[in-house]
Amino acid sequence: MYQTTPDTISDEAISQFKQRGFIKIPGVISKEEATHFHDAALEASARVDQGRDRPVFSQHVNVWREDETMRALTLHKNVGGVAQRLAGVPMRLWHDHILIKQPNNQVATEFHQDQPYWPHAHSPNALSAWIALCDVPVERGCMSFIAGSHRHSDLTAQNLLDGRDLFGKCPDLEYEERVTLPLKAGDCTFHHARCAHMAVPNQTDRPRVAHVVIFMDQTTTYVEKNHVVTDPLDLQEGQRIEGELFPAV
Ligand SMILES: O=C(O)CCC(=O)C(=O)O
Repeated sequence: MYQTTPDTISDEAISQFKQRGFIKIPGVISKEEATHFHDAALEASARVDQGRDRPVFSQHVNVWREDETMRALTLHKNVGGVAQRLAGVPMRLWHDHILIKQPNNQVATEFHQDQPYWPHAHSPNALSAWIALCDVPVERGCMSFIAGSHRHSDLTAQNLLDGRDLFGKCPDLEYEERVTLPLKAGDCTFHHARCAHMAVPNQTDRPRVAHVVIFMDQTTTYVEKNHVVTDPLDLQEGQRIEGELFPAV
């Protein structure tokens, strides 16, 4: 049923992911599922986003806790299974978010790494699955990645509204290969949490709808830092991040 599964993903794809920090995996969910989840994502996002101005994208975190339909995508066995094969170690859910770039938004999500934003230690293999719920050609706001940038594990958080911030912090990355990956509905890119990535503006008349499911190592521990997911939890520094909010794959 799926073009790529944990059993059919090739060793070459896994080693490419390890070397470059990202990979495109076609058909991780079916076209029919993509259409079904596309409509559910738009509905869920409209419920929480009423009247808010969102210049870069509309972001709705941990939607799986509130929406039964989207929960099925966040906990989708094929998505989690492929992510775990790429990571090569036992993983658990960190959080999900729906990311919608509104039609003709004209604003890029600038180059950044994800992990510096997270209150994590002991999670060297964390990665995101960016699932296209509609066709995402370049003009609709697809993602680009900098090959090998995941090896830079010491950079502080970069401003995703400032296209120069990453390169100011790490000038070498300006000369590394950049890869732009348009996706068809149901395709997915996986990127390591330290792989620098960006998304171009949506210049089309339709929203760009993506659902992102983020996985972390089962060994991940808490580091004191503000984050919308962990702020309400009263975690202690060094404590494992686990429990029903963070189900194992
Ligand atoms: O979809 C976007 O515009 C950016 C996505 C992103 O930064 C991410 O998934 O980490």
